[in-house]
Amino acid sequence: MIAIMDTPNQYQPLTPEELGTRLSVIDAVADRVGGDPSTWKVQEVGDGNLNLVFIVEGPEGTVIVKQALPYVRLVGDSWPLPLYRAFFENHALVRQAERDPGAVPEIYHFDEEQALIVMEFLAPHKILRRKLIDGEKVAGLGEFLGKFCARTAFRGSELSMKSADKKKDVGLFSGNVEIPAITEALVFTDPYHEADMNHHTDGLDPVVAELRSNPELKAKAQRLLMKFASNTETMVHGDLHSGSIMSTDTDSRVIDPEFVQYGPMGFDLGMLLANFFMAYFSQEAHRHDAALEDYREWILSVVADTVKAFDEEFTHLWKTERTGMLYPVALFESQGHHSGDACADLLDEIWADALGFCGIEMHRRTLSLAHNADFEEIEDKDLKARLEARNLLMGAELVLNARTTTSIDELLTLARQFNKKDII
Ligand code: SR1
Ligand code: MG
Repeated sequence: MIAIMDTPNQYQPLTPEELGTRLSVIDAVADRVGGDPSTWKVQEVGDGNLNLVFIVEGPEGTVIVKQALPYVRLVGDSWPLPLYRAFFENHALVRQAERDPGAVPEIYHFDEEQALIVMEFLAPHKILRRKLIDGEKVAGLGEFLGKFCARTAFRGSELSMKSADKKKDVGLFSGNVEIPAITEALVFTDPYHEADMNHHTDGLDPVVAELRSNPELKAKAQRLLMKFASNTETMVHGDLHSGSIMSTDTDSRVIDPEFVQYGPMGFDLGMLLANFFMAYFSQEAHRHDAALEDYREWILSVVADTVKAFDEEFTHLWKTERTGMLYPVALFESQGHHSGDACADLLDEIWADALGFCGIEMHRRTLSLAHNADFEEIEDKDLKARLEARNLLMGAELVLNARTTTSIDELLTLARQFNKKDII
């Protein structure tokens, strides 16, 4: 239900027609966009599942205005969703900018009542998922993403933060209840039973039945859900898929952290890898011949670069920024004891968690409510089902046997093997 504006700043969703009048009173907008607000070019471009997103262009510059809607846009006002998610997104962007400077768009203005964030317009960036479907390469992508995941994981944890600050932050973000509830249901649970909002491609039924009749798979997924819901190791982005990354051919940024929460260190990494694997498995529908093989291998090289950069950056921060109460220098180096093995053990645990989360994300994007364009844009439904089946079974392998895939080379070999399988 949309509120009617009867007090000065009561929430009211923006329209392109009113945006100039309503936002021209905000200096951060008026100064950047410039000129007469009635001449501003305003386009609503939101193609995500939840929010309004406007590009506002004037003689001096362009800004992005993102406003939360009081319901899930993908479904409609039958599914209400609190506006306060914009408050948490704003806090997340502030922390990510501190923890990995330059990795996220700059915020110019936040209005809590209007659930509205005015931020940097990234140009000529495109949503990474579109680039992956269009076969465009991005230089330095894996290194950027691996470092982002490592820096936010490490610097948002008690390896680095003062415990009092971290615990206060856990308290703050624990107010973001409904958004994690979406992930808890849509990502971790719905794929594994016939939930109301689920849908999948015709032809996948035998594979779906196989997954849903496997109690071990369901138990592993629920164990990962338990970690996701109760392990507050670090502040996670919470929805780090290729639609939450914008890139040019040489530069990338991470956007859209409204699913922020404190959670396991491997969560963002795992979600991210899943989205690269789904891009990989869907390529056969998007290009052919030499370009197909070349681009598929490029995607796998991004996966390898991401994992390598994550491990290297995390290890570097371990050596140089261990200022929190966990694994204190006083307990190791000051006693003449190396802590390298402890770091390696922790990275092994993060890796195993990440592979489990990766498998679950591969499942939910094919079986639950919110699918992705990589597969959804495939018109030939038989081909779509064949490619999704490979994705589903590799996902199951990862959830079931996360601890047996111990290296990046093994992971990439697994992807190449599943990509050759004729399952249906
Ligand atoms: C009802 S929201 C569905 C999905 O959209 C968001 O981008 C998240 O991925 C969420 O799971
Ligand atoms: Mg999003």
